[in-house]
Amino acid sequence: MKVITFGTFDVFHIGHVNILERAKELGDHLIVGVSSDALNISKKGRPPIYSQDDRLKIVESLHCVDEVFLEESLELKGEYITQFNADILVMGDDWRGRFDQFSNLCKIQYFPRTEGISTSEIIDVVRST
Ligand code: C2G
Repeated sequence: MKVITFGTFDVFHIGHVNILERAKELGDHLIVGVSSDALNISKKGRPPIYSQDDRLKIVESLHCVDEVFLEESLELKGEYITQFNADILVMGDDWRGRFDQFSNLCKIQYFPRTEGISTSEIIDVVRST
């Protein structure tokens, strides 16, 4: 079974590891779409802290990850699912319902987010110290 998931994975943290490990448990091949710097600017209004090349390299280095690619647009989910022949799309439940439209292409699974950690909180803590 091929599993696909997406994210920015900026200032990589334990919440990212947890969802990637849980995603991998659903199949035997995990593909990760890492949001491009341009997509991040359009989504969040600021560039990521780590460049897309560094974020791709960090995610690719994890033993639970088999394949990475650059996610250029939120609107291309269906094309990516088809291109990579994914059986399951995994996202954290902050995205619950947002990708149900692709349930004709593959199974959609939302996992609970890891509580108490986020990239924006880390950035705030670092800025204030
Ligand atoms: N996540 C989590 N627990 C956290 C933080 C993040 O489970 N404490 C999950 C998110 O739900 C997401 C993944 O980790 O499934 C990546 O999170 P982000 O890097 O914040 O990704 P995001 O900016 O939401 O981009 O096409 C979708 C986007 O690319 C997702």
